[in-house]
Amino acid sequence: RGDSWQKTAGLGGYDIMVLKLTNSALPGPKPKLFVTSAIHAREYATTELVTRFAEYLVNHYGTDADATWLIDHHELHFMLHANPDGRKQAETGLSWRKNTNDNYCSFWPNYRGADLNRNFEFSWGCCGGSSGSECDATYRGPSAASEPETQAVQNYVRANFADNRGPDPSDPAPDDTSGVYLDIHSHGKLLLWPWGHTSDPAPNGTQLQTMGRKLAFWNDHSPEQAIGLYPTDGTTDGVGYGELGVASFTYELGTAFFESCSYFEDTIVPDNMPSLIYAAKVVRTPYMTPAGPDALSPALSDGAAAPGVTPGTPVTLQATVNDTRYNNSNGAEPTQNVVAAEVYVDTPPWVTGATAIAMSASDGAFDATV
Ligand code: 0X9
Ligand code: ZN
Repeated sequence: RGDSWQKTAGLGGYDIMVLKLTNSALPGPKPKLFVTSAIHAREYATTELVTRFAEYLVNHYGTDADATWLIDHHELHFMLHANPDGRKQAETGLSWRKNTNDNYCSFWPNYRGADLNRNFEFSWGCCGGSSGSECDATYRGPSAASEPETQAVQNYVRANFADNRGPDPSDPAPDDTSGVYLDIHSHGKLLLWPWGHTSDPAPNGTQLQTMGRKLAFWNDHSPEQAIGLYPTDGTTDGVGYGELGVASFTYELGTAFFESCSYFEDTIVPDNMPSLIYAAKVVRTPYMTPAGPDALSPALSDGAAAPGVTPGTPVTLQATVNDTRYNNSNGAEPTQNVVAAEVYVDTPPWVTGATAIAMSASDGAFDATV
């Protein structure tokens, strides 16, 4: 189905492989989700969760409507391990966060390397959110994007997303900007959006907050602007949002770096899978769609599974449309009454020739948030 491994076209011959999923038989351009995991080597749950998400998409293509629609009409890009050399160190039992660059802190080899999540160009070293000391956990590196892993991520993001944001810190990306970038970390059960280097809200801060509260509805993470955790500069979301205006989020999964398998299987996977699916569903317009309702539990009157309907057989479709599903633990997201609902069969609304079928309200009037 067009799944393939892509190279990041890194500098100095250094590449990190990216798994790209889409149905190549359907023409693009298609909106893109890009996910990085384990840029901090010891954050083990991150790579496995994102791998499970990729497996869900591939294994359910053709039977699950969400997986099928996501792969047909979107591109899903996964850099499953953004710090492979650090991973090898973590696998020896060390709590390894940084990369393994032995140009830094060579005197204490277990503290060598740069913190890749302080090495990105945007806002690098600007604001007291990183360290200039080589052996520190948040060492930012000697210069912006000095590290090959940083360059690989930056190059990949720049190659895959258009620049939608002006040069001024207060320039917002337009409402219809497409694309989502997720950087998956652990731990702390947080859902973070820019900025991390200033307490000023980002120019798209309200929209990022809306989507962050939606993503955190499922995983019960605390949704907040990144600086609410602590100040950071030179982070991954700088190339996504700061440079290009792409809606960018940082997940902090779970409760530990070396997470227990039982917590991972029983809580992290079931809580975060629907959050990732939601992020993928809104990549066409992440600054608009999350402000509106979710269409839930579509069901046919005759009980037939959707792929099983014989052409020409009349059926009635029922669904719940719900505008209240946000994590309101840090504030209260506004909601609106649902005023209409439409169904599209097979052809999505944005494709020329798509036909809307109006739905009616089961209680006679569209006058409620659900
Ligand atoms: O400090 C970090 O890099 C992240 N936390 S972690 O425990 N995984 O190391 C948080 C970064 C949050 N800031 C931004 N995303 N801007
Ligand atoms: Zn991290």
